[in-house]
Amino acid sequence: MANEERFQQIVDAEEKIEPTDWMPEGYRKTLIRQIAQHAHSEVIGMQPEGNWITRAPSLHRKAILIAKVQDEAGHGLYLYSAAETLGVNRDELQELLHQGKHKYSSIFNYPTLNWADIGAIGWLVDGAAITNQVMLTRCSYGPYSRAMVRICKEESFHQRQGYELLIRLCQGTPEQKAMAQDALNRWWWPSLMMFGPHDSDSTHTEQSMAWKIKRVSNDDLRQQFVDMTVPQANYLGISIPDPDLRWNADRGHYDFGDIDWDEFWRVVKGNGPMNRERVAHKVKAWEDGAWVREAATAYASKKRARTAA
Ligand code: BYC
Repeated sequence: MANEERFQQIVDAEEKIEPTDWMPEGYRKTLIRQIAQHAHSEVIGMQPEGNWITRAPSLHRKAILIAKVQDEAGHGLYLYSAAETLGVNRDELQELLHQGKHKYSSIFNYPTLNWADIGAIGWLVDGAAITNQVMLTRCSYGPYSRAMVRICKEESFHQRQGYELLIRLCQGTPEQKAMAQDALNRWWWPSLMMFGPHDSDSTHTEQSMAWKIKRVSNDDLRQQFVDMTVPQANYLGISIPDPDLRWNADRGHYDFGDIDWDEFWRVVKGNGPMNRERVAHKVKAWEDGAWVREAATAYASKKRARTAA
């Protein structure tokens, strides 16, 4: 049986492809692209929240936020490791991100302006992330699917802490509730954009679904997210900034308004509100950390030399 045919049989049988198995070059490239983008998103995603660690309103909130931001770094590590099993080097991937040749999620190019934004990120951004990532636990590539199991468990804690933060604000003073509303107004549409372009404009969906890298399409996931989130906004008593949002009994889903795709592509192409700052900060952190990498390498070679002696 030809390699290609055998590969597709394994995929169709819902078995996992492992690093030493034969795989089509396009499958390997698609996985490197998606996993690297995902890893970069986790690491760049530390910035908008990290920005609030020193300003968290209590010790309790600060401890939660530090734990969450550390989790994102851990997700980056699991994912870079998964990408390395496909034959790329982690430093190479960093370089591509720093040169603007690799993408990361559009959502992290928006600023965090007030404390309620930390709640909105947990509720909406992590909520959208889980909606997208649960399907990735069933991805055909073993190392990616296994990394996603752990990541999803942690994302679920992240989502809950954000929602709980907003419940507290919405049950607080009118000013606190207004902060929550303001955060929802700014984060709603960018959260819907996280799922990517409409299926009709998605270049990779069809092939990625045939390879069972993606298991559900961008539009179907976006709909799932809207259906899940509207009752949660109702419970908070704040309104989603979409005049076209209404329940459609025939479809059994919420209808919602048009996404501003010009804004989406502007942000994806590097011209969103915070793109330049995010990448510049990342490059500076990489450069500032050079001495740590050098020290670790020197220590490892000293240890190797001692073992060999
Ligand atoms: N932002 O053919 P399509 C997190 C690009 S981290 C930027 O549909 P695909 C968290 C796409 O790459 C969340 N670019 O692509 C962390 C492609 O361009 P290229 C990140 C986007 O890959 C910290 C083009 O548009 N999650 O949750 O089939 C704190 C056409 O799109 C975006 C993941 O990365 C976007 N939103 O589907 C809190 C999950 N959307 O590459 C939370 C894994 C699309 O051809 N990734 N593009 O130049 C995926 O599931 C898929 O890659 C996507 C896109 C659904 C995102």
